[in-house]
Amino acid sequence: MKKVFFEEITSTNDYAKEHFAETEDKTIICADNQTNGHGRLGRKWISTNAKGLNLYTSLVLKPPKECAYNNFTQYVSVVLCKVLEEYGVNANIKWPNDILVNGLKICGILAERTSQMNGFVIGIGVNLNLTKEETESIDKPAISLNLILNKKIDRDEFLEKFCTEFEKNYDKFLTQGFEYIRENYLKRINFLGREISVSLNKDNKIKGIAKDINKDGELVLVLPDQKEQVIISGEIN
Ligand code: BT5
Repeated sequence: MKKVFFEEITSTNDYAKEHFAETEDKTIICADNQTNGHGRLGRKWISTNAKGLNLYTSLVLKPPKECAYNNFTQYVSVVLCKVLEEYGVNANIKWPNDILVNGLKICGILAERTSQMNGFVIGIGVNLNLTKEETESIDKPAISLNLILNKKIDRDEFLEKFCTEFEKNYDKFLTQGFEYIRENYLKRINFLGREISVSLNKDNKIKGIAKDINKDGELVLVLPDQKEQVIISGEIN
C-alpha cells in the first residue's frame, strides 16, 4: 500500500477527497497532526498537537464497480480490532464501526465520498498516545492505547500492522462482501440481545432489542410491538 505522510494538515479525509482523482487505490494518507479532524455530522475528532503520536489516516479505496457493498467501514473495523488484539487488547465494535475498549472509544472511522468519486475515502483516527487529561477532555468516554498498556505506542508500527492486516483478507472481502467477515464481526460486538436505542437521524430515535447483524451488515432490531426493523445506518446511543 502506498503511503503519503504530512506533518500537519486540516484533515486527512479532506485531503484525500480533494486529491482523489490522482490518488492510487489503497493509498494511505497519514498526518502527524490535523487542525480540523472531523467525524460524522460535523462532529470533531479531537486531534492533539502532539506530533505523530496518534493515528490520523485516510485510506483511498477504488474497488471494482461490481463490489457495491456498504461494508468497507465494517471491514476496516474488524482489521483494527485484530491489530488491537495483536497488542493484547480486546476491543469491541459498536455498530456500525466505532471501536471501544471497556466501553471507552479508542478509534473512530469515517467513510466519505463525493458524487465525482469512483470509490471512497475511509478516515481512521486511533488514540495511541493521549494523556489521561486529554481523554477526559473529550465529551464522551474515551481511552488511548498507551493508557491501557502503560507504555508509549509507536505510531508507524501500528500503521504497518494495520496495512498488513488490511491486505490479508481484502481481496476475499472484495469478492464475497460482508458475509466473508460476518463471523469475525459478530465475535466483536457485545450488544446483541440487549435493549438499545438507535438514532436514525438528528430527530428520530428508536428503541428495541438488538437481534442480529444480518448478512448485509445491517442491524436487526425487534421493536416493542415485536415487529422487526432492519437499520442500514444509524448510531447506537
Ligand atoms: C467518528 O465520528 O468517530 C469518526 C472519526 C474519524 C476521524 C478520522 S481522523 C483521520 C480522518 N480525518 C478526519 O478528518 N477524520 C478521520 P463520530 O462517530 O461522528 O464520532 C465523533 C465523536 O467522537 C465526537 O463527537 C466525540 O464525542 C468523540 N470523539 C472525538 N474525538 C475523539 C477521540 N480522539 N477519541 C475518542 N472519541 C472522540
